[in-house]
Amino acid sequence: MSTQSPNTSKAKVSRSPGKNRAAKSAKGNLNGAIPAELFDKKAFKETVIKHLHGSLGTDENKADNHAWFKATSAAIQELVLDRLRSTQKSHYLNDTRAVHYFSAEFLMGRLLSNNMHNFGLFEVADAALKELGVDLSDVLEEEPDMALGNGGLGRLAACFIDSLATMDYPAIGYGIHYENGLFRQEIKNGAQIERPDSWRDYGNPWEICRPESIQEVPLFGYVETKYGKNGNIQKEWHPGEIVKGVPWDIPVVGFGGSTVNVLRLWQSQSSGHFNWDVFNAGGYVDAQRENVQAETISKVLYPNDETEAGKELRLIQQYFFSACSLKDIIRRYKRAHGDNWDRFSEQVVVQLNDTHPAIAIPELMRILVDRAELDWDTAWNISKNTFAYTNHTLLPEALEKWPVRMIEKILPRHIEIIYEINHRFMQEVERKWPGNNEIKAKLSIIEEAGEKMVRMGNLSVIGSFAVNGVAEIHSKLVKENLFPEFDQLYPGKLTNVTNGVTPRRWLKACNPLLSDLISKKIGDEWPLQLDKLDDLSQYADNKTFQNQFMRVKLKNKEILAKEIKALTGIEVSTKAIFDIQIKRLHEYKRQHLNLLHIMALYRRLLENSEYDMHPRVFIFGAKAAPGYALAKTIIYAINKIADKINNDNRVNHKIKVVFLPNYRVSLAEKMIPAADVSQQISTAGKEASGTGNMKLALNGAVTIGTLDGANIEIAEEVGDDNIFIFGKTVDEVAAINAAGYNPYDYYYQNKELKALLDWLDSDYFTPGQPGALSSLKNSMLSGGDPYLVLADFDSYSESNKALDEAYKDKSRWAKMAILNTAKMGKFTSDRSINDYVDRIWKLEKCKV
Ligand code: 26Q
Repeated sequence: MSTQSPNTSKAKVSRSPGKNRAAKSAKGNLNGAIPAELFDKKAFKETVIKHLHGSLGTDENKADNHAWFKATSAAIQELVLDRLRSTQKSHYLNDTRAVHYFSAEFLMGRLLSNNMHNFGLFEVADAALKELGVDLSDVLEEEPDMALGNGGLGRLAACFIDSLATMDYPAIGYGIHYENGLFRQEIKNGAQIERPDSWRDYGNPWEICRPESIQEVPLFGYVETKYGKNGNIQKEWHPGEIVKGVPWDIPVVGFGGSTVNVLRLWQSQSSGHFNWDVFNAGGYVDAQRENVQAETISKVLYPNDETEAGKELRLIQQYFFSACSLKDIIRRYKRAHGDNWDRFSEQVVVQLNDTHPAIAIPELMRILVDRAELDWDTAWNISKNTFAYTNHTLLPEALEKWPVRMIEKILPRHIEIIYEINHRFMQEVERKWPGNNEIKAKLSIIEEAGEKMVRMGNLSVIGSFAVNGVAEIHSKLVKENLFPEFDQLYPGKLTNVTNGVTPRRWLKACNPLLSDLISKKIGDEWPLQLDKLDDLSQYADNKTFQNQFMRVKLKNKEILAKEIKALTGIEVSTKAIFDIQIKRLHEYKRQHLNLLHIMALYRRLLENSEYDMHPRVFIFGAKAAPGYALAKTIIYAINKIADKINNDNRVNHKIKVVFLPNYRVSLAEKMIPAADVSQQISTAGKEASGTGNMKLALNGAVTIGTLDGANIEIAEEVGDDNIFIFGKTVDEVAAINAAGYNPYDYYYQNKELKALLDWLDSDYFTPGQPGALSSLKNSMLSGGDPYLVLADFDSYSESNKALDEAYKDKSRWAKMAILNTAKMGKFTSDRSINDYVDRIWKLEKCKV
């Protein structure tokens, strides 16, 4: 079944991008090869109609919004492909060093609006379609999100390839062409239901299939040991199965439209090979039994953003896209350098987005040693100088480990190579710490306790020339807690690159009203030089500017209020504080701390109808991993508590609770511009960075948050007066845990907290279903409250009071909001990419 029916435009909320916009915005460096006639409205109209007729076989009278979407995209794609060709030609002629960003996830969202903005054609397209009687905002709504990722890690990859193209760096993104992206979330009676996401049901206007670059990937089988002419040992892998990798290219348009890089996603396909080799070796039955249906490899994105223990298909996915990508890179390298491997690591850097593609390390070793017949040390030098690894988590359960037995079966040659890498590494450890078996056990790639496992984190650190965390505090913890011995062994290898977000999507395109206000005030250079936003600081106290800024916020709140009404039927007042928590649902992100506080406010209002608080709308967006029971209970609790509070006249509309279903990139783009408050309340030390925090602050939301991840750096930028920080610090969390944390202490000491938790045990919020929310209570008491919700509750409650107080002072709040936008310059992904380039990738720009 289709999930995205082209004709039923859902929430008909006019976001008329054309209205209220300054006539011209930054066009970047558009020039040269783009057909000039596409720049004017008339020609654009003609091109759209040409596609309506010639590609879609319809006409202006019959076309529905989906057809207009297709035709408009096709018109833009003409420019995209033109620039793609010139970019590839330049990169080829210059034989440039390039970064290859290996990521199992790219959360691209929608591309039409983005591509139009990046070509400086948004206003032209808007006006052209208007003359055709078509509303661009309706057309944009027809595009399904490319939801090929779970959350932060996948969206970071998308922001990074945007910045790379924008700054003219040669780069390719490599990933998986999932047939089904992250599930579509429906809410039925308060509970999450997962439905398949089929983003390509009606065709994707951007992707280009490249059958000429198909790769073959071996799997299973056995390894034969042979002796070469000079008596050296040679290994030959006889795979039990071969699958095909079909590349689909998604053009990545830089802002200004000059460089168009590529995101290459691999789709698996049956190769039709029957492996007689395995058959003859007596492996017939095994090979058949272990046959994975080739097509299933790229069928679906794993919906967990923490580890999916021991799923064979997941490991095959990882190897599949890593192997295809390496072969693709090597093919391109050989075109310029033949069989001479000397310059490989000068030309190629591979960035591993977490350990998901870490199997690429032994795969490159296999190619160099078994196929190219280089000696081990030469091969290892090339390999080590090629890979760099980004760590995105410290949570022990999220550090990938694969059973040795499983790798042995699927990748019999790779397990040998991993053992050889480890053997040589253990000798290195012995030289550094002679006789210290404890350190050896800790640093070994192989975990020996219990079932033997391959630790992908250790493999990645050992096999890379650089390792980075994603925010200052996180990188410090990577060095001091996760990999301290590696830091001693390889001084300087572990470093930090603080995450960032692309201001093109996350301010310019998603918030046209604020963008125009900013450009009028300080000029339109900020999308490429986000530090320029600091020029707004001088107006933070200016009453006129405060009013303008807050009027924009109000307009954005009106737009979101309509969307909320359309999606949920809930009416919210735009006079209320719009308080937003959007992120994956996880205990460590503590949506339940937010919820407990909402219950506390509700209870205070029931006890005292005069309880002093500014009206507040608490808005959530979150998907829970389908197998994560407690996360699903939290979603259920939010919805049930919302039902109760929203329909209780006694609270006098002071609190509304809204859960917006199916949180995704395109919904984030509608929510973020309307936020007054950004909830960033993870247990200190658990959120590696966060990037939603940056997007919300950039759009003038004030953060209430813990000293965790990038919140710390946001606080440094905006200053203590413009952020609400609460809760235990990383050190305090460690101390509490060391001393033995007992949540019952807080439960019995704090009457309000006790009443709230006991409330969850009743059937007050779930009439007729007592106990439906008890598991939530239990997680915070008998379950030990591993994320210190109770320990931080008081501090959070106090911080919320301070926030409420601050909001009452309109001018003070406006100043805070302005300064949040003004001080976000650091968090452009352009800065992150420049940090990677300077510290790790060492790339040169290649102007097209
Ligand atoms: C691993 C193995 C098997 C199945 C799934 C996975 C898997 C998939 C996705 C594990 C982790 C993820 C995603 C992690 C993620 O999104 N991490 C976030 O990365 C952001 C970018 O650096 C940070 O800002 C967030 O703090 C971090 O949580």
